[in-house]
Amino acid sequence: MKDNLITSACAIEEIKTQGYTVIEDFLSPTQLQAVKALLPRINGQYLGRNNFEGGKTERIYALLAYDKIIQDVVEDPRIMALCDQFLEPNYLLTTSQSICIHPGETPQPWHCDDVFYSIPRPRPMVGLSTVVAIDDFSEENGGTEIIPGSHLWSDDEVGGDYRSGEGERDSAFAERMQGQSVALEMPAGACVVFASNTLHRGGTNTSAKPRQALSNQYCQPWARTIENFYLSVPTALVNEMSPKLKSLLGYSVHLPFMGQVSGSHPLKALAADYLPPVSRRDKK
Ligand SMILES: O=C(O)CCC(=O)C(=O)O
Repeated sequence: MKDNLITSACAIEEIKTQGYTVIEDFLSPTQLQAVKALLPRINGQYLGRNNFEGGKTERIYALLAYDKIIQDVVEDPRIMALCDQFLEPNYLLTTSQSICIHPGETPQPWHCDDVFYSIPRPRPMVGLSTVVAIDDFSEENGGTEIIPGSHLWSDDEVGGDYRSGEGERDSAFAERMQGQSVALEMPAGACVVFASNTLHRGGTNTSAKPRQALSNQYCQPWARTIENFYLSVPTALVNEMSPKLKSLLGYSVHLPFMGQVSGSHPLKALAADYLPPVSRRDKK
């Protein structure tokens, strides 16, 4: 317990100062094996549709809906402790995805995960992101690249066209970022946790093998989520989840009444016999 507290204190400090921290032994060997067992699903049918997603990168969204093991990773107590520290109560899961970077993939554009929120920088993070290595990450196989301290940069300091998501047309921008970046070399099972305003990208895969990862990202309870889990995760499945997961998926109220459903708590809408008031009126 004491070790956990020290680890957590170090992690909080590193996120505050450099924008990220690495939890080396994040997945247990059993969890890593269980996640790997899901991977045969990834066989060329999920390739990206733009430069951001990556033409040689496969992503499966709403990943937590596929297996309980991912649900456990989403609500890992160490990640929840960091979310408790940096986000407001009732924070949300904003995306849950696997990211498989195949050989030959070029680098992703530099970006931060809360770029969608048009609040001028410098500003507090709107979310907290994780990337969990399922294969060992190296500079050669496209391990995540990150720019330490960039979470504190202003819009002017960031510069470039990082909001476009379509890649660096400005070579001076690309060179400046490259000069300050760190390629995360971390073993399978390790997890990088970063402030969502930290600049980062998936790297180039010059190796002969795919680089597998999964990324769960969290955001403030008042921010629109990247994924619409109300539609992608069937309510029957949500009903089997823990109270914390339900809350992370948006079956929660951010006080005083954000997220309410026709004036009621959204958990009520998970009942098998729930009918929205408007439909009840039609039934009369
Ligand atoms: O795959 C990675 O290492 C990072 C991917 C990423 O940053 C993203 O897709 O938002």
